[in-house]
Amino acid sequence: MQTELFQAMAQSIIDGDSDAATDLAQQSIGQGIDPLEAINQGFVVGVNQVGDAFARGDAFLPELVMAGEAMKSAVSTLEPEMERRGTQRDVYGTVVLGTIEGDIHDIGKTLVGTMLSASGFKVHDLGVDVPIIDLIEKALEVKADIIGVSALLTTTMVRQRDVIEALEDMNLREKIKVMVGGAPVTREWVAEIGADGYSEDAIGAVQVAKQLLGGED
Ligand code: B1M
Repeated sequence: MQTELFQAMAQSIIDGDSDAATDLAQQSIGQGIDPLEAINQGFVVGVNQVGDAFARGDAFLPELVMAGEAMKSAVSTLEPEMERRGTQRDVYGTVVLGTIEGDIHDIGKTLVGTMLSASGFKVHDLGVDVPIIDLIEKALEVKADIIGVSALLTTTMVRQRDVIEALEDMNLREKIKVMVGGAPVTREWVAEIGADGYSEDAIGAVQVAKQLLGGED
């Protein structure tokens, strides 16, 4: 039953059908399914297939765009339920989050922000295509503990290093932790640039953020 629903979710993304994706997301809430499970076992399976087809040259930009729109519809339908389920109310710390300059992929970054908020972090999500200086200025303004930098392209991932270097140049490196993520990011890359934390997914990002602030994991 759930398997069929997850398959239909994946198919709605492959079809780029936002209405179907929204409807299936609502159905899963009605059935009491964990929204993150719906995302990871349903919708993400579809978006990954479209991404793979795009990489092989079997799908083109319009399909990628429509899959992205359908994915956004599904995630925004599920977000209130994710926040509702976030039962911990302690404030762990403040995070300034953004997808780095040159990169407009926002679905994964937004999921990370939602999970952090739902888990008790104060999140300032600056959106996509965010200049490094904007991340740092906002972090200073709100006295952020962590800057979270998402990147989905190998060409923009390199700017995660630039954030760390800019903080060093401004003598802020000791004050603000840097957490990075995004599909092309690897542990080797994290070690190379000296980021403080990294996670493959949104749930892991919450655990890493808590660890960075010396809390539970
Ligand atoms: Co783009 N795109 N795209 N795209 N796109 C990829 C990333 C790509 C891998 C597709 C492919 O070729 N197979 C490829 C990158 C290749 C590379 O650099 N290695 C690619 C390309 C090439 C491009 C364009 C250049 C295409 C073009 O124009 N010719 C272009 C770039 C535009 C730009 O940014 N300047 C482009 C555009 C787009 C759309 C706008 C059409 C659309 C995005 C819509 C949107 O975001 N509103 C899009 C999409 C949808 C994708 C794929 C198919 C899906 C991305 C996604 O939303 N995944 C993607 C292929 C893929 O990843 N399978 C692809 C679902 C999401 C839940 O996962 O974002 O990985 P993800 O986030 C995860 C984790 O990574 C992690 O947690 C999240 C939740 O679990 N995470 C963090 C993310 N950020 C984190 C931060 C953290 C911690 C964890 O701490 C701070």
